[in-house]
Amino acid sequence: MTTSSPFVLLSLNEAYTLSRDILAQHGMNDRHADAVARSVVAGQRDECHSHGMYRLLVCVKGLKSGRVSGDAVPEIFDVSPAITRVDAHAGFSQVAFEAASGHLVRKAKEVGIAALAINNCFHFSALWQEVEALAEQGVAAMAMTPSHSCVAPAGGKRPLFGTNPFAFGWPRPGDFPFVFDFATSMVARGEIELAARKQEQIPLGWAIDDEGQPTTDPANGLRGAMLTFGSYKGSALSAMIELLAGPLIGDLMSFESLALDDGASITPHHGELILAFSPERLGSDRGDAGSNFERAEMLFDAIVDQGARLPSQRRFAARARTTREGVTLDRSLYDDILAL
Ligand code: NDP
Ligand code: PYC
Repeated sequence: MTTSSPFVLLSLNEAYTLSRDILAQHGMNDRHADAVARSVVAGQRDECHSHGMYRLLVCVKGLKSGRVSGDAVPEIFDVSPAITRVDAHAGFSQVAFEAASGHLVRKAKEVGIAALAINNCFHFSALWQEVEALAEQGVAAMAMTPSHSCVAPAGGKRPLFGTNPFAFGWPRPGDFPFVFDFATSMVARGEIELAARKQEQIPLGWAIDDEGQPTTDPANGLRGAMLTFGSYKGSALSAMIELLAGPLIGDLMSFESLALDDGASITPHHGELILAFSPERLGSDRGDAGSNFERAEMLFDAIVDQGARLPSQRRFAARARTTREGVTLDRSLYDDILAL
């Protein structure tokens, strides 16, 4: 670890051990502390700072509140040949996902398409972690979850939607999967929180203040409302996520999750929907045109041939670098984490 700059450099092992120990110290059992530590370190490793070790601060707040369970045992329900439900029993989503994802993959490969509903979880993680893990097992996957109301619908001025991320993964045999994962707001709320910590301005278009006026001040944006990406298009997608990962699976929407939070300002408590598709089951090879995987590669080649990049390329490059060289944290964040 170096100490002479505004950044702190940690090896991946040091980052994991620090994260796990802090979570364990605040009451998580080994299973929970390991799953959540791997998740935040993966975010830091891939330089997704809004969902990296910064999240330890909110995790600990949740554990201290007594509402987040650090030892819940996820309960799995085999609802139908295509549907699995897992009750996280108020634990973090990562543990429930890890408990039930094998059922999802098996069912997708048997039936062609399968769904996993995670209920009653505290959710803060980046969704690429899940769709990437599923794509590595040979299935295409989509994941979505609400959060806490903080985003205005297009044409409105008051928080209603969560930042509602949507992620997709496609398997690429012999390569990293094709993965994208983004909030349906202009950015994750975590990005604005990090800007506020660093006292940096945010771009116009990310948020409005509590009077509905455009703002570049992160504190005003956090008090006011964030904006959806793509105007009414992102707004409709965000509403879809509220519905599919809320009422469809019998769980809470963002405004209900915020009401449940009741001012505690901890991680949102609701559900998540994950869908998996088997390319082998749903499609068939098209003779000389190639297998469904080969034909997907034609699309990826055509994207990069234009000089465009694939989503997750930056992340995979960051992963290769930080795995060699270690992860960096702002010293002020590192100090706040140590203070936990
Ligand atoms: P970004 O706006 O940074 O967009 C991320 C996605 O777009 C990534 O897949 C990224 O790939 C890709 N991308 C970015 N630039 C380009 C480009 N020029 N060409 C091609 N692809 C590009 O992310 P958000 O701020 O919207 O979300 C960040 C994270 O926050 C997500 O992981 C999300 O799951 C998480 N989140 C979680 C929530 C929760 O409730 N659990 C709520 C909201 C967000 P790359 O990474 O390689 O740059
Ligand atoms: O960054 O928008 C966000 C977020 C909400 C819940 C977890 N992350």
